[in-house]
Amino acid sequence: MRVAVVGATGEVGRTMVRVLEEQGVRPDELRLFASARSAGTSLSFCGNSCTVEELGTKVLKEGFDYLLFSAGSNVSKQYASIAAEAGSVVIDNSSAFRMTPDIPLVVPEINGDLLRGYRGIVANPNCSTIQMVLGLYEIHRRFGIKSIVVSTYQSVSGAGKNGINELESQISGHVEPKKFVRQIHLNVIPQIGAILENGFSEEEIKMVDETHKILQDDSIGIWATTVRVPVLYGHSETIWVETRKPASLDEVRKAIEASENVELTDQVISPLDGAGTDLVYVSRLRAFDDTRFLMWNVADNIRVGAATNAVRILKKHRALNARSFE
Ligand code: A2P
Ligand code: 11C
Repeated sequence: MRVAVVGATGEVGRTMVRVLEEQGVRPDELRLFASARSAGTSLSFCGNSCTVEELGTKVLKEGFDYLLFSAGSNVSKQYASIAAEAGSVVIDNSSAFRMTPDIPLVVPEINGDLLRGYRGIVANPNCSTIQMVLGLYEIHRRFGIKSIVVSTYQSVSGAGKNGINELESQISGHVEPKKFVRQIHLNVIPQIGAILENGFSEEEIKMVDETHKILQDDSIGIWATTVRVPVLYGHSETIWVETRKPASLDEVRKAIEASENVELTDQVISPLDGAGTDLVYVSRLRAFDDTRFLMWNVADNIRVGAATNAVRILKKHRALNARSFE
């Protein structure tokens, strides 16, 4: 099996390499790509040192079994189709292809069956969408979701290594905002991505559109407010959900408990508690009445919201299509 990571020196790319190792994926060949800036850097995989190479079209035309892309939308738009045309399964963490109708947008625990017999580009959803749908899917399956109101508290690592650098620089001295629209140190910023004509931000619209596509139900009303907070790793969300069928608090509790890779807890869970893990934590579950519920949802955005979901897609694809690799 030949696997490559594009954007291997970035926050998500480095974590993809680590998660491949942790999840027991053992390719015969692992290649790491980034821009010319970091060609020659070494990363470790299963005790071996792996040298980062500059990305180019020639190597992509050789074809890989799996290519994990996390180098931003422009790189994906330029290179992902070339790799897919060469027969590779491209698992793309950018927003470039998520809403393209024929491209599956996959959270394996929910719609991994879309990978059966599929080759080409597979889109990895946005981090804030993944943790929300993982926490809500079983409620949707059992009772049907009518509407969601969500507010997010998103860490700076969501903006990549430059986002982390900006917070750390502002902690150690005065640095003008560049990556974020205001100073992030000792502050919160109610804007992630550009504000669109309808008043919503790009991040808010991603949560709406991607949730509709993953749950295959455009009738769910979804209203999001996405906010950047001075946290390094871990996104948090307050979620208000309204079900179509009535449910008791205990039934909702059981639905969340039955959700794969989700842990329901009575403990207070902060982003620091969730960081470095592969679980979505749901806590502070409350009922307003028998159709309306409130909860707090925390997950490591770089792992659950990006790298781990990509590796879970790879593993699910391989499990469903084992014969095509014989
Ligand atoms: P590099 O380290 O060489 O800049 P992050 O999201 O954390 O900012 O990381 C972005 C990742 O995408 C990095 O690995 C970065 O590599 C990579 N990258 C950025 N531009 C390109 C490009 N034109 N070709 C290949 N990789 C790129
Ligand atoms: C953030 N959710 O926290 C964003 C990052 O569409 O993949 C991911 C952007 C994307 O800033």
